[in-house]
Amino acid sequence: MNMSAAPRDASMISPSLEHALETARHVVVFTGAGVSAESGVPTFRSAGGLWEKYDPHQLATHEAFSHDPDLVWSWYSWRRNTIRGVEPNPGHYAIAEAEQLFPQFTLVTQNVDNLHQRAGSSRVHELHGNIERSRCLACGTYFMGDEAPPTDKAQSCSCGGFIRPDVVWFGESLPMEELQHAQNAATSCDLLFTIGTAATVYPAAMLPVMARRAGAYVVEINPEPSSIAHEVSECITGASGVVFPVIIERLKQLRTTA
Ligand code: BV8
Ligand code: ZN
Repeated sequence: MNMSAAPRDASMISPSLEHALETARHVVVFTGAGVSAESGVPTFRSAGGLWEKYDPHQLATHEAFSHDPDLVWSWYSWRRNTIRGVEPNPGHYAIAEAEQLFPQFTLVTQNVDNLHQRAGSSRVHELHGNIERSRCLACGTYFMGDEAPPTDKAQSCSCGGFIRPDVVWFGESLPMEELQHAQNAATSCDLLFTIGTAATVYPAAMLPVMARRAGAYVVEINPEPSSIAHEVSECITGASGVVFPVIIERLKQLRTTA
């Protein structure tokens, strides 16, 4: 095997991960806000600027929207405009490429920023909704993108109902079909990557733990250990936009020299 051609930093790939990459039939990638950090999207806990004084856990709730719909709507308009001004990063593109490299591949995200789709991932299981989608509280009509204008004032539907972001707020249940699909994938896969999540939000944070307990090899990719770091098979310390492309390049090299 021509090691000199090995991609830079391939040393971060352990023999166990290399074996898992070569033998895995079903791979799951589970992502959090950290996978979008290198695109310039503030992670959930580090929303910059004028929103610094607000706690997302307070704003991302039905109570906050009922109490002050304009405040919550303008927070989402600000986030939507931020996201539209950035591009997917190499981590998103490597995840999109990974879809074609395994017999079965499942992408599950906690993110609402639509960047996996913009990077070319074809099937994205969104546990917490999508910021580009809104819906009427009264009649349930959906609005995509600017059909719900990105203003600083909450919008009303033609039926008179308030339009809300179609994301899952704290205290709201996750879309059952997406959660069920994610749990089935986690408990039947051979290899799961948990990328860019502090793993503090439930029930999503249980997925890597469920995978490990069902026998999968679970790899965490994060510059710092998450709250489930002690439960995974191995942690690779680093940024997802650097680490995951190296893993995908190594896999392709293993395939050519096999
Ligand atoms: C529910 C959409 C029940 C909105 C979001 C136990 C069981 C069940 C529920 C609970 C439970 N304990 C507590 C709860 C309640 C609650 C919860 O988990 N609270 C937490 C705070 C303790 N859960 C809920 O309310 C959920 N609902 O359980 O309902 C129910 C059941 C039946 C009937 C009714 C109700 C709903 C939770 C969904 C909330 N919505 N998002 C919006 O976005 O505005 S969650 C939101 O926060 C994000 O979507 C994301 O999922 C989460 C943030 O987490 P991360 O993605 O991890 O991001 P974070 O910023 O924290 O960390 C970033 C990480 O990236 C860091 O580790 C960092 O080191 C790393 N990083 C940085 N740079 C990089 C990097 N990694 C790689 N590369 C880099 N370059
Ligand atoms: Zn309506």
